[in-house]
Amino acid sequence: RLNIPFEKRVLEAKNPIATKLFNIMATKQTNLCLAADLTDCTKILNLAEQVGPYICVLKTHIDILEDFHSNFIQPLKEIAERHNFLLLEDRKFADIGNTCQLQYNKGVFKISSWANLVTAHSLMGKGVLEGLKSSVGVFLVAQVSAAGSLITDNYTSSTLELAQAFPDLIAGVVCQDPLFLDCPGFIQLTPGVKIGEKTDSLGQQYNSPEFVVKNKGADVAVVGRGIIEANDPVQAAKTYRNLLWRSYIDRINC
Ligand code: UP6
Repeated sequence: RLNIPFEKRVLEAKNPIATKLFNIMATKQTNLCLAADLTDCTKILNLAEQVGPYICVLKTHIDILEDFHSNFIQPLKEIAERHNFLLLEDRKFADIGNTCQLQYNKGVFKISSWANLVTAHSLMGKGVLEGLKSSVGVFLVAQVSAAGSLITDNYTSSTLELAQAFPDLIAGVVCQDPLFLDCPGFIQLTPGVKIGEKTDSLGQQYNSPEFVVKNKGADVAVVGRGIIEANDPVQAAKTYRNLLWRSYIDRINC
């Protein structure tokens, strides 16, 4: 997987959103996912408009918005379409299948009506995935960036087995190491990426953009505070995009 270009890996993807994401990365030449962890709808829309050209995915935590209203979704979708990036709701579904299905389709957020991609924990087993089954792409969490996580190697390998049992639904895996090397159709999404810092005050652990792509197998790197808390978020997004893409090019050429 690591040395194969996205243009070839797309042919192995079984999930239609993974296909879209590979194509977006290859054509826009970006493997940057922005974690838009802002609590104000207008701020997210403004940021999405400004950094849209440099990202392949915009990741939301829709439940942290203090002024969420359903009018937020239409402009967000419009910006995503115009700048050709996908919307990933990082809900990390982790309940029984029926509850996940309700959380995905109902409530105020109606995630299924706008998110191209969602994240899910494997903890509860296949019911979660059966509950989500539709046209979405799921990133299954196999490892996390948090210090002191309770996830074991066994949990991680069982998560990969679960992912492989649902190839039509799984777009990829959230992880920190180059796993599933024999599944080039899956996309590795890696958070915990920041230039110049190793941790935050609450257990987050960071690596550099170059390190996660070249040494840790990241296909798409998630950057939140490295961009949104920068003095110039647009310039920061460009910098991350350039470093990440150059690292990917180096990786496939070595
Ligand atoms: N995230 C992680 N680590 C994981 C999984 N997800 O940090 O293992 C998510 C967080 C946040 C983003 O929920 O939205 O990625 C990272 O943000 P940061 O770059 O500001 O630390």
